Amino acid sequence: MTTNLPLSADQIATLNAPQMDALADDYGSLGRKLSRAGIDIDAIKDKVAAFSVAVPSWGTGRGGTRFAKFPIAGEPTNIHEKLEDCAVVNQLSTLTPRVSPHFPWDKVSDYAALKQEAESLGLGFDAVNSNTFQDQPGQAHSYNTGSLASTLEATRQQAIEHNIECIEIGQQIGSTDLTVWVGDGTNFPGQQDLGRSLDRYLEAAAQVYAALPEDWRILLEHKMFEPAFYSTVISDWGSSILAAQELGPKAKCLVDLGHHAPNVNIEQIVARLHRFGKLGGFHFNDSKYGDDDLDSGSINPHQLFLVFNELIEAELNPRDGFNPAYMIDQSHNVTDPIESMMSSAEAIASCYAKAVLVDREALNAAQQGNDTMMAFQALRRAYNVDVAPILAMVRVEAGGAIDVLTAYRASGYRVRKAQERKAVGLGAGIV
Ligand code: PSV
Ligand code: MN
Repeated sequence: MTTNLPLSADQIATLNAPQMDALADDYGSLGRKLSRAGIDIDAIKDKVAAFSVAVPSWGTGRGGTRFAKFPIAGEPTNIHEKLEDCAVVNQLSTLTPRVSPHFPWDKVSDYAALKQEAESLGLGFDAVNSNTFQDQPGQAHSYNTGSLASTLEATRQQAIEHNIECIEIGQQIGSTDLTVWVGDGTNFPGQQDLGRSLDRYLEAAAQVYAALPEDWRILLEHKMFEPAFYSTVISDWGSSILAAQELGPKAKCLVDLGHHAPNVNIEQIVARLHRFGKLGGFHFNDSKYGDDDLDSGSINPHQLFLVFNELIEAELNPRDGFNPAYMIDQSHNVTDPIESMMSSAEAIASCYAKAVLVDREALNAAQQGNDTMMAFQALRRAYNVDVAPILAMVRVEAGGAIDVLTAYRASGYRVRKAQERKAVGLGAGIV
């Protein structure tokens, strides 16, 4: 296979060179500290090296809000350019080898060629996402009445067919998951019957489910509000798990960290979904007020750590093929999206590493003995460890950068793209 990586491996190695001694020193020092607690740093490093999170193709563009979007020079305008940017993220951070595409945004005429193109950039594809929350030019039926839950039969049918088309595309590019988030819902009490809307959704989703190949899953993504502000059809994890249970074993729930009511205990939702074998995937981001789509770990890294703590528990006590699809889903409104995705991947992997560090024996013993303070301290000890040297060592060993942001800026990649790529228009952003 020919490789077509956007950055030069030599350049990354040259940038790393002056920092190698300091890294070895920091890694050695952390290794000695961890070994006093009976932890082998290399074993933790190996676990982190095996960890990965997918990036969303749409995350490579400046997001924007419903008020405005402020593009940056060199932003990608098609899936080919998006893949190239994702390759940069992966080359430097070495944690993001898969891209999650969204259709029809990422439509092309030749998917076999797209798969090859991704491979030549060191990338594969993750879950495919359908889009029935927006009308496309020339579309026969508007989604202004909803999609899978619309009262209009022809509209529901169109949404079903679109989802099936996404599965067909996914098969060509090597995906095995279809993520379905619908914007269906209401803005007024009485606008729709809350029970019958769900019936229509379930009936339509069952037709999509029936089209899933043997080894595929459908991931149901719930969201409490937006674009509908009074009710949404799959509003919360309760609706999501009930729908997944009704659809069948290939239906799982996807948790987007921004899609909950404020202050909801998301780590407990993770534990609950896992308990019933229905935890299928994650969209990582952070929020302050609602579905803010802020960068992962930028507001509440402790919550991210607690979520990973539950995920590690789940991994150690698997139920029904525990295999969650991890993905970033953020809206980069004020940063260079490549920088945000690299910084987020680091925040996510850092919380994962801290969760791996938790002394589970001590935690379980304290829990069993009702020693609240020591149970809490078992978590706190792990959370307080600065795992940066482990992450940096993982990256170096995989050909990535010690300091991802400095290396990215030194590469001049965005400046080059600003000269090569056509400018993005203004306008409102994505949901
Ligand atoms: C909806 O807010 C969402 O989280 C879904 O995952 C969409 O597919 C994505 O954002 C992009 O708009
Ligand atoms: Mn999402």
